[in-house]
Amino acid sequence: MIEELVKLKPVYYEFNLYWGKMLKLYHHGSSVCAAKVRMYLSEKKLDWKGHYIDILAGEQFDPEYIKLNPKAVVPTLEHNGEIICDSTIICEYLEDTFKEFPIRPTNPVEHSRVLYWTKAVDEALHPACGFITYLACHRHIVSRLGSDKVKAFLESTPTMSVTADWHETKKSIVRKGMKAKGAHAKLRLYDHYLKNMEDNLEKNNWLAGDSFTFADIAMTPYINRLEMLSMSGMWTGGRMPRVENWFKKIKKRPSFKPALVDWLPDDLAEDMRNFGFESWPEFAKLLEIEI
Ligand SMILES: N[C@@H](CCC(=O)N[C@@H](CS)C(=O)NCC(=O)O)C(=O)O
Repeated sequence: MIEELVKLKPVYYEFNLYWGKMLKLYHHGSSVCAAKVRMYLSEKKLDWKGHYIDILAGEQFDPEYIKLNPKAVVPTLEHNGEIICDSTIICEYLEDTFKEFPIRPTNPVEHSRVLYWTKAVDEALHPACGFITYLACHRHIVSRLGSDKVKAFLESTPTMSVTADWHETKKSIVRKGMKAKGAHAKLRLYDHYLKNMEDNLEKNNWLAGDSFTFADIAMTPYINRLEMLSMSGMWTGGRMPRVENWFKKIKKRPSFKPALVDWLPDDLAEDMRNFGFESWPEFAKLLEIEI
């Protein structure tokens, strides 16, 4: 009997260690920020459990969730009783906490390039992506809630949310569609970062140097988003061949499917493809892309 218990002891300890360390991610299938964290988790080969928040049905406005994430956005990470918000901060936390399978470059120059990309994403590209996604697709999905629920949905969005003015911006896109102020500028900004990638990939195999880093993880959901919206014409057809090649390499990584594809419900994937496809001619015209 004692021998049996001695044999079981390591299993018991491992079990406790496992649950004590368990990572819980509040996330959504189409969210670019959540996909970034899922890809980071997958690259670091970390186990996690998910709590799905449907941000197109307004589940992010549940007062219990807002206690965790006051901006009412996904993702949120829960680990060892601590709550961590903001996707870039979550990834940095994972890197600092779990030393195995390091992603952060030790070379300071390469690390500075990683910071350039994560900063660009957080400050500029993500707000542009939120705008473009709502304009091309999500406004149509949200409109299906019916006028009363749409009103409540828009009113529930905190002022400080995806961006510092997301409450008004989201309202304006849902109400005015393509006439919402700022669409052209946001699309050009998105395109600017694609061109920036194309230039950087001339010197290096990956965005920060010769190795795959957080810079590549940070950009992956934003390129994938355009593809989900049937807008890969922004880099294909010879427009940005290095971005095209980079994305092919990204798709071959084992982390791509579980992080970027598997969590996206089929009906949402179809809506994004179809609504995006309908918007593409107008967007292509703004960018002077011939189709
Ligand atoms: N800075 C945050 C931004 C998170 C964010 O904007 N999340 C979006 C999805 S990608 C969201 O939850 N939107 C909810 C809404 O639009 O109401 C991060 O990096 O995590």
